Amino acid sequence: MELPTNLLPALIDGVRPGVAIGADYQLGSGAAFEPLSPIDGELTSKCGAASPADVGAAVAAAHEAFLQWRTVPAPVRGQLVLRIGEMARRHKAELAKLITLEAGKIPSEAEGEVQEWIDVCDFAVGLSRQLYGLSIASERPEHQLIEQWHPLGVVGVISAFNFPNAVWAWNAMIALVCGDSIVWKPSEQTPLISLACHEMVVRAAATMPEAPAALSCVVNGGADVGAALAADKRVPLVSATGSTAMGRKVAVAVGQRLGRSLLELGGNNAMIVTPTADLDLAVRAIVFAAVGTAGQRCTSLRRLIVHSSIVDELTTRLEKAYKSLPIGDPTKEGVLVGPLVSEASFNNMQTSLAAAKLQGGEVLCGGDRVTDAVPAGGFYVTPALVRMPKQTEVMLDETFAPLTYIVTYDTLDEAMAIHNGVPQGLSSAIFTGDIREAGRFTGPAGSDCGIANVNIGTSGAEIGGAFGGEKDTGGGRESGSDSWKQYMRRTTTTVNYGAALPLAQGVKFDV
Ligand code: UN1
Repeated sequence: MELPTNLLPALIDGVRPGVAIGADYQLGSGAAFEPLSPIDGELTSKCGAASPADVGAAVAAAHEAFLQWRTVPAPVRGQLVLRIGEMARRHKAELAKLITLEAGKIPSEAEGEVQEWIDVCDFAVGLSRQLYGLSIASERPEHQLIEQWHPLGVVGVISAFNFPNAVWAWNAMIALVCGDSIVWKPSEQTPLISLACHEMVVRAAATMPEAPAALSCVVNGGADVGAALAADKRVPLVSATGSTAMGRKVAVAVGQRLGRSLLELGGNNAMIVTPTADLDLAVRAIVFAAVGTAGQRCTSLRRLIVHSSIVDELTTRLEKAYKSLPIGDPTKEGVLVGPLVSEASFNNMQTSLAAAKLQGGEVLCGGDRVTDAVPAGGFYVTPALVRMPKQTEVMLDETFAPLTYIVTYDTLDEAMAIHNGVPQGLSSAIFTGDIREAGRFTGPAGSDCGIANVNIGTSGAEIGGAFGGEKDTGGGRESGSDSWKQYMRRTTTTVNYGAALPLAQGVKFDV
């Protein structure tokens, strides 16, 4: 694949920069790394890496940029994000190519991801005129009690391979209108798309004298880079997306120094399919949610909880759909299921399948490596459908692959107990024609997830809502709604415009 080099910073000694502080690209003094494309196992790039000292330097520069940026009026900050959005629009197809190369997504999904960036830019531009505080009734005469939202500081963003553009964008675009700067530690799998996204911000910032380039910094590298970012006291907010194990480490490091963390971690998303479900829609929703992105979304459907009266029909239809899926090189026309990200990922899927069998599961279809008519170095797999006797241990873990477990239920109480009986709480869905069941599922005693859908699948959320989940998913909410508040600090201000000094709570203290 031809690289869109026009979007990338120049090579330094034949290597992609490991550190970017605005337009200042450096090799970085960490150990360079060589990510492989999931498509064919070939090298995508040789990339430099940051050392913990490089992270410190990036944070220092981002902090300086923040000091300048925080006094720029928010609607003017919005103009920067408007320009960034124009860049993303203009280069959508080329950016998507990098996502396909590094994450193995089919072009439509890769472009959909860049579209999330564009959408969140639009959202953030509007938001830049709506960073509202409250005016609160004061108990004292001639006093004003108001709440204001001020810029917070440097925001650390740690992102995963599977959404290497959108997740950064949810954080970075909102943070920029909120008056913050960003230091981004992308996945080691996806340095090129990260550098291209950053370069778009640098170019947009160069068109605005108010915007220092170091508002955007990138520190490439492994876990030590993320750890240095999480530990840095000058970073008041760390937003991390990835595994629950990674999130726990970040939460401890950030919590230790009483910083804020915003965590979007693993999901173990389920759908309840009830007797009144429209099965035509359900089948389509299940297939996209379970096997789209080769099952490598945080929101991918992993567990199907199906009423026993319809399980046979639904299973037959799903088996047929799973077996007919075009699997292969994502750059080939018509392919819907691309590769797993790595051999390790394939092995994890095999381990889960073996555990499922030991726990009484019957593999109805899939789970095999595809080697015919696909690039030899990639790990392609047939999506697996596994009928389980009940929700067993293996179903409590997230396996990042196209692996769908089916269990049955007879009463909605039973279905809800199975649904909520896992450690994670990201996305969920019910297919039903019964308004009472839908109400129950989305109500306070229903799904315990951050996302609860009716008659659509678990994946593919729009950016306008707050995105994230509960329990082991980490509790954070990113992107739309009022997620912006996390990127700002709240000041409560009381103004006395009278000539007396009444104390709150009626306290007397005359001197
Ligand atoms: C993720 O998998 O980390 O809702 C994010 C979705 C996408 C985002 C997924 N909009 O599936």
